[in-house]
Amino acid sequence: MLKFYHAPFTRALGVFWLLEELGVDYQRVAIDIRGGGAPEDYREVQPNKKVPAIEHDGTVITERAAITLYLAEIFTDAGLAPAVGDPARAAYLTWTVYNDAVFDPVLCARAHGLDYVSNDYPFGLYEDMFANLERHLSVNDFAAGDRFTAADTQLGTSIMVTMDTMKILPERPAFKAYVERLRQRPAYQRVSKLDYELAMALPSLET
Ligand SMILES: N[C@@H](CCC(=O)N[C@@H](CS)C(=O)NCC(=O)O)C(=O)O
Repeated sequence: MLKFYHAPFTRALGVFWLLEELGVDYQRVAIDIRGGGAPEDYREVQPNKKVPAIEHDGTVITERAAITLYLAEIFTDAGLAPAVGDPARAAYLTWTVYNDAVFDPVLCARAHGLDYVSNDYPFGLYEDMFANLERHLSVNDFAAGDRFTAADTQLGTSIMVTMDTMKILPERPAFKAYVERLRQRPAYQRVSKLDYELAMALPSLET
């Protein structure tokens, strides 16, 4: 049994997409994080009351990078996790973690106008992150090189949301080409439509 704790229009999107790419059966559990926040008893699943989280055969896994690596390796037949010994594994691991440890906090800091020096924060400077990302996607079609992996569900959704929706990440040809490649994937198209429909059904987001 696989449960996916989720809310639409959130950082859960990448895991939602990954579950569809893997083609596995899962049960979606809606967590209302808006308004007053998630119910207190959700802390038993996710101590910080954040989404996403998953529960697989009674074991809870939290944090997007951990969830991503876990799912892609448990459901290895889908071929979305470069195996130990595969040269693509280094970039696969690096970009899955970089997404949460550097990309996301750097953009949050920028969105909130945080003025800081690199050494004071583990995620470093926006300029360094931006240059690294642009350099990488200018010479690689995907996060792990020339093929789609689970890392792209995370990095891809992060870029889509911050560049296209939030407009914090400036557009660059390499970023636009990357997200266009990802948007061709049927699993992404399914999830993006469903996520939107779920969001529109929320009382707080109805138009
Ligand atoms: N470090 C977490 C962050 C997840 C996160 O920030 N989720 C937000 C939604 S985008 C959330 O659940 N916020 C609800 C809250 O903080 O009350 C992860 O990567 O899984």
